[in-house]
Amino acid sequence: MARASTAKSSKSAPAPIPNRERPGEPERYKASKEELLQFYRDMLLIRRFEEKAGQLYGLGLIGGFCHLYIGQEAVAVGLQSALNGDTDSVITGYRDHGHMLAYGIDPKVIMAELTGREAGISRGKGGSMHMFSVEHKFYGGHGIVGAQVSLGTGLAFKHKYSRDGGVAMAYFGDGAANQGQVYESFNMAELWKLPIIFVIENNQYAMGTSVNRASAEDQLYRRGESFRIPGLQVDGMDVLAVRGAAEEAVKWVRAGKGPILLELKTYRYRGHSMSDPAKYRSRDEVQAVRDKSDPIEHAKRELEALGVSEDALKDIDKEIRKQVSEAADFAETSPEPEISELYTDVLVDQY
Ligand SMILES: Cc1ncc(C[n+]2csc(CCOP(=O)(O)OP(=O)(O)O)c2C)c(N)n1
Ligand SMILES: [Mg+2]
Repeated sequence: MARASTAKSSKSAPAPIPNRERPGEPERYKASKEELLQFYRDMLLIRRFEEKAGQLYGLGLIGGFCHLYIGQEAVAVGLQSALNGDTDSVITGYRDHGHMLAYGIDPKVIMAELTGREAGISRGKGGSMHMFSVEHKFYGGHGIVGAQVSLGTGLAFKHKYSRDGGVAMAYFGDGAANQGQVYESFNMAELWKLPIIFVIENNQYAMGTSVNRASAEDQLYRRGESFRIPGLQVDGMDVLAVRGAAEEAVKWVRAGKGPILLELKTYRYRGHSMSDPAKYRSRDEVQAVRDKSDPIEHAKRELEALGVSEDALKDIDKEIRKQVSEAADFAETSPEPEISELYTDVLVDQY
């Protein structure tokens, strides 16, 4: 057996892969003061919203699973700011509150979903992991690790098939990057040149397992190479670096060149979910990232350098805290769904 295969390989060496076009080296986005202020607001809204969600969970007002996005704010804000909200679609996993806020969805209906109220975006029946808004082209909110990658590939197929000019953005984690269906999706996406941006949010951990312990190739931006999908590695703690990479990715995909992969190096400050005591890492490790790389502090320093006063920044924080506390009041006081709602939205049709 061994001899036969050696003979075969020496006879017909595989043809070298032809030179492939590569996306340009992304540049840090040159934001105006107004744009950077908007990014700062958007990131701060996610931070304050998530802090409040953590408190409500502690008070027993939110039940079930709840995965917070604190630390990763620059990723959703920087990427989604480069999309066209009218045409493009977004799909992600269960750590989904930040992506919805970045898409401009009202914090009240997100918080009301967390507390299981009728006014919630999934009528209080989905909770933290299963939020959805067709109107905003936000397709969830998925609890099965990696499943959103195949579904997102389907969204991209739809964009191409109906020639609606849209692109899909499918987010997944470093842990999800080891799932088999991700690679089936990569294959089809490249084969059919689907307009999709695959986004790996590498926050260094999948539950309690660090990326280095779980991944034979931990440079995750390379994971598309055997499917000829180009990848870029990006500082996910710098909103302008993220936006710069998003520009390149969107340009590539809109030009009909097929999928592209972005690896965003980021970090989550809280446990995997609210019930994670996070014993697999030290407090010092978390504190060091907060001190050195916090995306909001980073943007704040740049705004100060652009002449925005400390008072103006404090006013923004006050305004956002007010918005979040109104969302929490709404989520605590609005009614729960009627009992009869248990039987609606279960099946699309009779079988
Ligand atoms: C198919 C499947 N396997 C396992 C789980 C349990 N699980 C939930 S989250 C998670 C870790 C995923 O980590 P990562 O993809 O890095 O995303 P992060 O939580 O860091 O955002 C696991 C194993 C699941 N929900 N689905
Ligand atoms: Mg992870």
